[in-house]
Amino acid sequence: MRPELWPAQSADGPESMNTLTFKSNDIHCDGCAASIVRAVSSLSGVHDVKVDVDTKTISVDIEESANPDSIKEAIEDAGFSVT
Ligand SMILES: [Cu+2]
Repeated sequence: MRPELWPAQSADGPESMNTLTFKSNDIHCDGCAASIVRAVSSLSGVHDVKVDVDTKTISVDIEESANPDSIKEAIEDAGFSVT
């Protein structure tokens, strides 16, 4: 019964969003990047996942309610150690 919340949230709510950055030396190619995106993007509270193969960096945009530890675990479960 609060339809006005939806457009307000997607328009601009920077204060409700965090960006996590992880580094993994196990990232070597686009296949690695795709594995990580697949593993992380399905987690609740995750809005966007970017993997830079050159810098071996993973950037995850999450809602404040999302658990950073669960995201780290998902990356590690996919076979990538996080530093
Ligand atoms: Cu690879």
